[in-house]
Amino acid sequence: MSSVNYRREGDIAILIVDNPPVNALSMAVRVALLDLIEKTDTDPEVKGVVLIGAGKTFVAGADIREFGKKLEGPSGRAPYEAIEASKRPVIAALHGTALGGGLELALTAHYRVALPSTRIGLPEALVGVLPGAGGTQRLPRLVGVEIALDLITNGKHIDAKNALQHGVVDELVDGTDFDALLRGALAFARNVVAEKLPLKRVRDLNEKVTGIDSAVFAKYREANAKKWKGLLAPWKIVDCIEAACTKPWDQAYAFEERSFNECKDSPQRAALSYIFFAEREAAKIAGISPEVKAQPVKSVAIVGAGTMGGGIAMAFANNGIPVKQLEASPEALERGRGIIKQNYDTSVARGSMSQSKADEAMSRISGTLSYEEIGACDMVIEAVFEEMSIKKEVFGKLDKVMKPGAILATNTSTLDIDQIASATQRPEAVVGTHFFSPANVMKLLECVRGGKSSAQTLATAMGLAKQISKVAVLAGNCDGFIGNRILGAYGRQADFLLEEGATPWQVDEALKAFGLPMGIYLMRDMAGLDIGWRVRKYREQFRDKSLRHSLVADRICEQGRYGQKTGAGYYKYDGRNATPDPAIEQLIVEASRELGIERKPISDQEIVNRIIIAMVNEGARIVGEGYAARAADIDVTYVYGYGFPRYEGGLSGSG
Ligand code: 3H9
Repeated sequence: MSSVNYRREGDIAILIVDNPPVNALSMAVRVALLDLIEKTDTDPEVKGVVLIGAGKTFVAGADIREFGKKLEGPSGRAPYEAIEASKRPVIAALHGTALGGGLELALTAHYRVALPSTRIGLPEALVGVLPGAGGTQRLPRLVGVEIALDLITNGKHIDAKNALQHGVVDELVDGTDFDALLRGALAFARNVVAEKLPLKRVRDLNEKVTGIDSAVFAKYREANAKKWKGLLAPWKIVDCIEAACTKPWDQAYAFEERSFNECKDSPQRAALSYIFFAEREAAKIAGISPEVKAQPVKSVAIVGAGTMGGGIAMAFANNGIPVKQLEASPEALERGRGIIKQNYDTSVARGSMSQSKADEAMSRISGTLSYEEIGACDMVIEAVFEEMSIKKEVFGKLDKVMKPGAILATNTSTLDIDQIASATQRPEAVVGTHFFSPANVMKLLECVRGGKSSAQTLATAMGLAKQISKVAVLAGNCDGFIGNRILGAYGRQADFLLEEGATPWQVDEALKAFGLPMGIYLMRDMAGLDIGWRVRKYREQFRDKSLRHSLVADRICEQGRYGQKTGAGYYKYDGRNATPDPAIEQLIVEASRELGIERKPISDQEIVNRIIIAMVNEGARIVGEGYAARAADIDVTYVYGYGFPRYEGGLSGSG
């Protein structure tokens, strides 16, 4: 079967790209499209062509899996050029997602129609390339330079209504499915033929790319320099759009091709494409039948209205799911609601959320003091104090009130899920859902598989991630799961570096220069040092005394320095502003002396190497012990939970 099907309805030829699951423009599709365009061009009975995607979507882009491969056959651009040069009017019919090379294909057609639910965009930058088939040249000709810069460098999608307003789409077709779209596209094509409408070529529309001040590009680069640090594609996209405004078509189009190839052949592209597929792999649960489907969560209860509980509530409310927050006192509820309100106010003030969206989200969150009142929710997430006895008490109560089939989840970041589940009569319904702080912002949802968690419970917990716009990873029930266990190895190595000659600020700066959003000591100060201290005191009894052990963290806490909240930790603070503190350097030097370690200068490179290698080793242990199904899950955890640079491909790429 060909990957592009051909049929005729009267004098209109219909080309249906059929390459499931997303109709990606693979080599096979390119070959078939070229053949068929030649056929429609030379067949005297064909007067017009409709180009459409089979199933639920138009073409969602080039086939990313082909990027690293050497393939024999027509160039990536050949079908685009053939469509644009076609003697018959080509009408692209869009539904689902017309993305990347898919949208570029539509932009070479002479007209475009779409279902209202269609989303379009050029998200190539997110997988490390840029639109390589004229997207940086044609889109600005329709939407203008400023919008094109924003859409392409950020890989944003827009909806069909927006696309219509900007002239990216010529007409919306009423309906919701393939059949309605095809009917609408055929009617449109017949009209083009009957009215002898011209073959419109986007490349000939020069008005929006003429007379653009070069300062527009300079300003845009400057405004985004911090965000694009370490990245290749966004910079090159700006160069290409600038070329569209300053060079004749042929030169600018050739420049885009060279820039695309530079990105495609870079290690960064390989890393970003790897993360794209790793994220999708991570969502798959090893060892359960694909028949087990996630149940949609339509209502959720959160036990605990503290920082984590509030952030989790916002994550659900922002995605349209009603939330009941359960607390022990009206004051605690009120305090929690106040923090949520403040967070929404900040988002509105920053312009990242509209007032009406914030109000809508806030109205989805209600409070209660009664366990009975949350019993009908599809899922409950416990986010109370990190202590086993308290968690067990909560789960005992939840077991009594939650309806049969409800998911009982804990947001613990360290405790044993099986012990928590043992407080219930239904351990099969218990699972870990570890959110990362701030829970309404961080994309990772680390689900934790208890010894008795059922396949249905796991599928629903993992499926939940998509509902609340997060990325799921499944961890086994080991100490620290995936994320915090590796963070432990990272922290241990960093502490050893301090005792050997580094300072907290040197370590933090070196890690930031490497690409992490924040170094470990600033991060610890922000989270509060007392929590880790309490855990260390509890674990002292189990500690293997034959292994190296750093003194610094405890010494800092012994001085009552618990981080930002006490105005001093590894750094001293003026509000949120951290400055290096000579007293801490002194404390570290004394610890080195006490341990008999001779301090010496340590290079930034050594800091990064030792920390990354320690993390990679711990990750390998986790996979080896079966607590993660695959190495890719470790990478996804670090990219989405800890801000590890995507363009490094997670730990696998950096180690
Ligand atoms: C490009 O176009 C360059 C051009 O400019 C160059 C021209 C010369 N390739 O995400 P899902 C697979 S660069 C190969 O779970 P959803 C995916 O791995 C490309 N495979 O579904 C998964 O496989 P599996 C620009 C792809 O409904 C399955 O499809 N385009 C591709 O949540 C389902 O995916 C993009 O960057 C691909 N391009 O979301 C778009 N896309 O089932 C990237 C998907 O084995 N794609 N797969 O795990 C997406 O954003 C989402 O997949 C999409 C569907 C929104 C389309």
